Amino acid sequence: MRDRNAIISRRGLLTGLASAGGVLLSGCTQTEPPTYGNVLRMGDLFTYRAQRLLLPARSLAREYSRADITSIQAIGTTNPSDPEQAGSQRSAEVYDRLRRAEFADWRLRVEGSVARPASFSLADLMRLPARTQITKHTCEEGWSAIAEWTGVPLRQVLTACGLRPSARFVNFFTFDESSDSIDMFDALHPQTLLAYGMNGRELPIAHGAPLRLRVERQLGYKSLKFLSHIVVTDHFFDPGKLGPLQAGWAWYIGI
Ligand SMILES: Nc1nc2c(c(=O)[nH]1)N[C@H]1C(S)=C(S)[C@@H](COP(=O)(O)O)O[C@H]1N2
Ligand SMILES: [Mo]
Repeated sequence: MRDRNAIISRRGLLTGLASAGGVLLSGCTQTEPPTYGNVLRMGDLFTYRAQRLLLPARSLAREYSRADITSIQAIGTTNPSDPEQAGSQRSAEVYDRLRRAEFADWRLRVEGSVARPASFSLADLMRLPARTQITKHTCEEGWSAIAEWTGVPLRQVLTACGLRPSARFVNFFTFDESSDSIDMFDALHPQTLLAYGMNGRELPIAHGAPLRLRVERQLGYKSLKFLSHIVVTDHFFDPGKLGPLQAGWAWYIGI
């Protein structure tokens, strides 16, 4: 039985890879990230499928102790209300208003392929079961740092909203106008957090206040800061220039 599964899976993997270009050409609904015909991106798809086949379903990223915590620099956008860093003037103003009110008016909208779309205040999120984890953040630029993150596991929020069985991807949108997505494997992973706390304090602005994503099994750029809303989709959604793919970054960058 095991062998039979292995053979079927491997064939699925190979035919799947061969059809990746076909999906692009036919323009039919995407179930995986597009490669834009880039050979390296086709390799990403292979890595993604191989990791999903081979890794035990719930393999956890290593967790550390308080003594291991290091200093962590803030990278990329550190303040979305700064006109120099903002996605647009409008998003800078929106974020600035929320920040001045200490995020009392901020809500996380969760919509798409869920039975009960909802808006969560920070207090709402803090009422859900929380998780604290000390993990290593690894940036694609070649540095890493260990920090403690506190938040609500994404799966708790998705469950509260009644995730539909057809749901395959969770898409995130931020106040600095970027967007990225993860698959259900990462979305339901016990260490995937919507973090509102860092090193025992509230999440600083520079590190993504009021809420950031932590995806511990992928490189740092998947852990989006400054979350504004979440959309669950049944198919892969390409956010165009807001996302990593068009800039040449891998959609899946497992570690
Ligand atoms: N919204 C948003 N999220 C982001 C970024 C960003 O510029 N904007 N930078 C990413 C990158 S490349 C890294 S390494 C981490 C940095 O997180 P830190 O500032 O808390 O160290 O955030 C990621 N999430
Ligand atoms: Mo990064």
